Amino acid sequence: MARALIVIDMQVDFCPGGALAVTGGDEIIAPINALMADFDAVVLTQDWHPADHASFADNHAGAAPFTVTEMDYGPQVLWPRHCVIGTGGAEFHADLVTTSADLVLRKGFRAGIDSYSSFFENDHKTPTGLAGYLRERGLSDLSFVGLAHDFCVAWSAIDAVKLGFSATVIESACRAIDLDGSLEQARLSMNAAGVILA
Ligand code: VGL
Ligand code: ZN
Repeated sequence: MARALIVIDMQVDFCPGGALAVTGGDEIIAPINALMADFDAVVLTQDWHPADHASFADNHAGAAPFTVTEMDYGPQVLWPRHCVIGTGGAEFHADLVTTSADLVLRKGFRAGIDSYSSFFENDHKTPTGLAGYLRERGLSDLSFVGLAHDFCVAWSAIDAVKLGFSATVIESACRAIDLDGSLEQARLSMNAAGVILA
């Protein structure tokens, strides 16, 4: 069973000093780099939003960041503007080893819909293409690390199990936004889905 390391959104804007900084986000870079050699393949994901993206609070008149709005596909947290296509904030953190990556998968590039999961956009229906890539390469045993533990990592790992992959989250190499208990909720959801929390 071939194993892939899926490194979620290790970008400038999610690290300390960035637009949507995750506390301690930079602490996991060295451990992630060290893990890469243990896998048959490494995939990096990159949050990649157009300037008019619907997940940005400042694209909704009067809306504050970190509040929730209702989109046609369901509830959506409104975030500070982050990971805008072509900006420095969207780049990978300079210390992340990107040379070992077989694939860089971008997500969230459609203005009207967010994509936390690296498999489906937030309607839970529109595929990113990652499942097909992994299946064609026979990569069935997936380990997830990166940012943010309670959003993009959790949603990706849960979708992986739903799609028939084995999914482990290496928690020591993740950091969370932890918005109103979202980390605890994400752990419960991951456990219920059959994700292995290592
Ligand atoms: C993420 C919020 C908005 C993440 C991305 O990578 O977890 N969170 N966009
Ligand atoms: Zn985003």
